[in-house]
Amino acid sequence: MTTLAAIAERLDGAILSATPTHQTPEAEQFDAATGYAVQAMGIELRRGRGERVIGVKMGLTSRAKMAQVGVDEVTWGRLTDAMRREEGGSLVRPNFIHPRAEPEIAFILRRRLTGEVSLAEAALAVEAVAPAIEIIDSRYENFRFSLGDVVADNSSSAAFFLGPYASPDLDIGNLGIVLSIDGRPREIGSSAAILGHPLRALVAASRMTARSGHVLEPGDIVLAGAATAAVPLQPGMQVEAEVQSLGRLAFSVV
Ligand code: OOG
Ligand code: MG
Repeated sequence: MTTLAAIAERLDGAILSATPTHQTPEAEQFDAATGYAVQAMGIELRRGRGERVIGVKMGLTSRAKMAQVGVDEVTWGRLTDAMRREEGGSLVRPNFIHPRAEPEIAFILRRRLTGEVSLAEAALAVEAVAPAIEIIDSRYENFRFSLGDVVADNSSSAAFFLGPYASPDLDIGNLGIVLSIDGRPREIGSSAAILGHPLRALVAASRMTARSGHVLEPGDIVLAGAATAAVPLQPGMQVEAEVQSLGRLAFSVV
């Protein structure tokens, strides 16, 4: 029997060495709840290296994303300060296994949010909204995984960039989203594809994280999940995301 701690250590080793690891064998598959226990252990290893949790990312909140990876349940993962990158800066390709970029919308919170909350309560907890880009980098070979696997792997989260902050009073229910590579649009979507409205991702974040005893705090960042498929990254690429009315952000891959 492989212990959960051993799985967390293997995934952490994959992050540190930027080399992929095998999926959980059929006979040892585990459910999402067990995956979250492994995820928490992996985050403890990062905390031990001085990293601080500064928010969460929601995953698989749109059909486009579910279809791309073949898992059809919403998941979440933790964001640490070490995962944050400077907007306009660069991403060092060799530090990752097979990174992909996806355009996102971020919420920055001004109030504590935990458990079952209404859409209105979630909206009141938002200090600002921002366009964002998440870098996902599954630690599993060939970017293939089961639900339990991806949850254990912090929902593939590897890094993220935040764009300019905008007022939480903006209507974000149906905003155009474009991910461009080298100035050419590659993925196009709408914020309505995120659970019908990105605020629903924040409601889900409050509910789902509470099940693991995690509380969203003032100042926390919450990524709502991508509305489009993610794009594999290669050195030399210039990546830009634009969210209608919110603005744009960019980085380059070196
Ligand atoms: C899982 C993470 C999904 C999103 O925005 O939907 C995600 C994956 O695609 O590897 O971050
Ligand atoms: Mg994402």
